[in-house]
Amino acid sequence: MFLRIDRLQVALPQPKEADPNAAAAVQELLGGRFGEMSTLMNYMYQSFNFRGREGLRPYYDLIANIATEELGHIELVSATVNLLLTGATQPAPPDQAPLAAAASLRNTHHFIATAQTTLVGDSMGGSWRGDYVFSSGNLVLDLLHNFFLENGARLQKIRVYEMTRNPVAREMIGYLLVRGGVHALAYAKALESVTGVNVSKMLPIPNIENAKFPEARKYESQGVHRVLYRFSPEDYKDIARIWRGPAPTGDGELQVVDGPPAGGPIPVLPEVPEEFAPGLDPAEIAELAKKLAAS
Ligand code: MN3
Repeated sequence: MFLRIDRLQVALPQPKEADPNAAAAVQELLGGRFGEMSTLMNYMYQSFNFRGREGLRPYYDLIANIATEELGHIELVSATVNLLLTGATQPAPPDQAPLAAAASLRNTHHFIATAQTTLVGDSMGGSWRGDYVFSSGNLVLDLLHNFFLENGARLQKIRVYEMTRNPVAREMIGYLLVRGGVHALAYAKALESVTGVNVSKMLPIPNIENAKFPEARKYESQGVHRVLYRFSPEDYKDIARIWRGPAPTGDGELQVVDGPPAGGPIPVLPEVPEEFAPGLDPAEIAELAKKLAAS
């Protein structure tokens, strides 16, 4: 089961203005084949379906624990999309066409279907799909798949970074490049411990260091690239049997941190009256608050 903390894994800057086409591009990192929905659901279902876990506890713990961190990643990318869409239109009566600007934007679904918030889909409007999940039951093959998935995700994060200078998008991507780097290395180390093959020699894929991205460099200087967070009060302690040894960056030891990162606040999304979201007028909201307090 899951506990939930009402915070983002990292603080995001407040955008100065809406950037809806950047939001459309960032959707790929949420609901594309290599997006956070895919890392989340791959590791989640592999953990549900894991056979023989008593003898293989560190590998089960690793996959289950990283799945939990990925829950926070879909939350972080969603917050980014939502911030980039905030302020894209202005309130006005329907006959003044307050959503007219949206007709020529990349993703009209953001404006028609979700009141200027995230979609569980990719940058071209395609839905995230269950068949993006690979859960073969073969431990080496599943770990190899996860290593591939993390590196595919890294390549696509970098390409989206190259598409936008938006500081909110870049902050999120910088953080997730560092966390994805941790996960790629963790799966490489898991594969090495099972097979003896030095998989981590392939890293980084593509061949560019995270330190080349200023937003990622900031997190590396805080040591975030050496840390595997243990997202449970009592469980998944055997991740430390895999996540140990010197960091490949040569600046210290890999370390398991008990508990989540301090993180940052979840941005408050303003009302969008021209979308009827949330669709209550201020008097109704005040009356509702009174009614709920009285009971
Ligand atoms: Mn992730």
